[in-house]
Amino acid sequence: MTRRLWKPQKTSQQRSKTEVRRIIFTLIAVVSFSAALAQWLHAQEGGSAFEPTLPNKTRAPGKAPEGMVWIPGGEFSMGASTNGHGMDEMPMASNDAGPIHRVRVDGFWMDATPVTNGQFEKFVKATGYVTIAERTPTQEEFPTAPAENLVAGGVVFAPTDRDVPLTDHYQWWSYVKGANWRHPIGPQSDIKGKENYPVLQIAYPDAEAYAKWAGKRLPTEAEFEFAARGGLSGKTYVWGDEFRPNGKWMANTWQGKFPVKDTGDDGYAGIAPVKSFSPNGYGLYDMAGNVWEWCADWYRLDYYKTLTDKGGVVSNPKGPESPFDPAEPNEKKRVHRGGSFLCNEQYCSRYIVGTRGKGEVNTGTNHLGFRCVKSP
Ligand SMILES: [Ca+2]
Ligand SMILES: [Cu+2]
Repeated sequence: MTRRLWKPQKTSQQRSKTEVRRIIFTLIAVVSFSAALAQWLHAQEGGSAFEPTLPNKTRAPGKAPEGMVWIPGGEFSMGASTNGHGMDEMPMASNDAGPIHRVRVDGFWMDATPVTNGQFEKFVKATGYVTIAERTPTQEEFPTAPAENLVAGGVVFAPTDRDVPLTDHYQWWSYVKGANWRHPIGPQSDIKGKENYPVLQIAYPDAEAYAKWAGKRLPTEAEFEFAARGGLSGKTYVWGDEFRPNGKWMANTWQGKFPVKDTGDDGYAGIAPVKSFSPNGYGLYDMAGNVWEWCADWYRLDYYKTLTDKGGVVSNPKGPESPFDPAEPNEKKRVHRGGSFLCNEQYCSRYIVGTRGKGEVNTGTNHLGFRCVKSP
């Protein structure tokens, strides 16, 4: 009985502990609410804030495989403020590169340059591989293609003989019979003496087959962008904020009236050999301009929004589970990155780091190549 009377009573000290705990819980609630609110407001304004890149401290695990450089990985702000202001302004860009969101990637090896004709030739010699552009497409694969287009070939750019509306890309792109990696702009063209040029007319399965043969893989879009930024954060270009620092051309792009005449002021009207321009902070060449490059991710216009809505830091994102481009809903597209020698400020300034491209998986063009990565 006496024990019952000893029913424990809270001492004043215990009571104050409870108080403190309540205050802490309230604080946590208020703080997380504010954070959520800030994030929501941030998302509403398009998430234009870049935060510093925090590279991993882990050193390169051993000697670099031939032709590859170590990318430390780390946490960074991914995407681009499209249709931004001043130097960030990007005409004719779709709004798929925002909101800016925080991503973490693990370290990896990356090819210092896009895969060259010489390298691709070795692969073909060793395996007898036949690229998609060299195979005759079937109606099954391309249900909407006109029958006359069911011939082996690839998509080729040709300048127009006069000004054309920039809303119709069929004015400068056409499907050319016999265009493939050995004949990038059609049967009359070849790659003689161009061993050091990026290989062109490569469809996604071709790039995948090469990567597998080389014991490598294709980069995720996040890996590509982390690598392209070269340790910088929130810069407009892979080298900084100025397009031509001290007047120096930093990437192979288009000058002059698009798509009529490329004046080649940067030294190249058309494609350039790899390593023609300075490397970025990680020692990677051609991460902007020259050729677009395949990434492993499926393309979805709203993917970054989906990630941003989830909140927090996304770890090693691998893209959405399925592709969807509202502009061409029946086409299965994967991400392209980097922009090409055709990019220009009048039409498509996607040499701006963080901006995205996309392409139907079985379609090669004469401004599209790839490079590989390898996990340690
Ligand atoms: Ca050029
Ligand atoms: Cu472009």
